[in-house]
Formats: sequence, structure tokens, C-alpha cells
Amino acid sequence: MKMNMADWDIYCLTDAGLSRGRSTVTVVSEMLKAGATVIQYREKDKKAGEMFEECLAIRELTRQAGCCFIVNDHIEIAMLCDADGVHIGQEDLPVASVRQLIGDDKIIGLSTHSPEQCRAAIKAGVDYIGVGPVFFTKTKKDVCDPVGFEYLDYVVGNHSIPFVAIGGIKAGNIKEVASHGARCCALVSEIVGADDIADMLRGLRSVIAEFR
Ligand code: TZP
Ligand code: MG
Repeated sequence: MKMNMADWDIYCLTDAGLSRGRSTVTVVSEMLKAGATVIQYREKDKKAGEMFEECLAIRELTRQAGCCFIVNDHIEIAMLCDADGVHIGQEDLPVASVRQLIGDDKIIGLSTHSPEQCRAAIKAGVDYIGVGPVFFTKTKKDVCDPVGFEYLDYVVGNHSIPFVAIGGIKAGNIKEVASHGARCCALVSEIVGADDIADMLRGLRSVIAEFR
């Protein structure tokens, strides 16, 4: 069964390099304490074996919590640990091939940065799109220039596909992003780098709740 995306509010991502020495599984446990509805495993500098072990543990924790679990890039790890879906970028495998591998019951998310990419993603049959980077961010290495609110407004105004706003979103600007129509926002550094991850996530979730 495909997991429901309607309850996604804050889209949490892992990033060991920004987690100030806390393990990825610890970080995920903190996110779950605050009622996270979706967590993406996104580790760019780890070996497959370590990623697989961590994903198995996170799958267990997220399943117990009823939280959706998405794996970035690694379709084979997503399949092996029975994640709820995968998140891919514009330069990864074609959506049709990912669908062939992972099946119709899993979620495919695709990062998009322009109206053209949005339309192509919908045509290709992805389940949700990433929209951004809304603001400047240093978290992603191969990131394109910020698309600002222009592209976000385009998606809100023209399409009904579920989407996740991302890139440079912080506690201090998330209200503005939500006021442009984003009902799900992804944050990396602001959450995994927080002193108290659960507390930060609770605060962010309450901002989105005001708009629902
Ligand atoms: N995709 C577009 S920007 C980004 C990703 C994964 C990183 C966002 O990180 P941060 O720390 O919330 O700016
Ligand atoms: Mg990728």
C-alpha cells in the first residue's frame, strides 16, 4: 500500500555531517518524538553497508511510529529495507525505470527547479515533487541558484500534485513559505543542527498547523 502524503507537514531529512556528532538513528528518534510524519534518509558520504544498516534501524522506528520513510538516491536500499519510497533528482535514473524497479505501491519523489521540470515530473507519474531551492543554501553541494517564490507560486497556482518546498527554509522564514501555499516544508540544517531537535520540530510543525 502506498503511504498517505496528506499528513506531511515538515519533511525531515538526515545529514550526519550537520548533526553535531549525534548518530543518524539518534537524530531520527528525536524527530519521531516530535511526531514527524515523513523522514528522508539522505547521506552523501557513507558506504552502502552502513547506509543499509541505518536504514533497517530507521525503518523499524518509523514503522512503529507510523511515519513515512523515504530513501534518497539509493533505490536498492529503499527496496531492501522496505522503505515507503525513494527521492531522486534530475540527474538520477529516469522515473519510468525507477517505477519499474520499485513498483506502484511505493512513493517516488523528484526534485524540480522550474515549471518545465514540474510538468515533466507530473507527466512521468511521480507522486510528489520537491520545489526549490526557495532560498540560498549551503547544505546541498550541487545545488542550483535559488528559485525564490516565483517557482513556488507557479506550482501552487497551476498544479495539484503534492509538493515539498525546500532550500534554506528556517524557523525564521517558514511562515512566509507557508503563506505562499506550501503545506509541507523540508529543512535539513535547521532541524538536524538544532540544540533540541524535537523541540525545533514541534515549533516548525505548529507554524504549518496554523495554515491547515
Ligand atoms: N534539495 C534542494 S535544497 C536541499 C536539498 C536536499 C538542501 C536544503 O537544506 P537546508 O539546510 O534546509 O537549506
Ligand atoms: Mg539524487
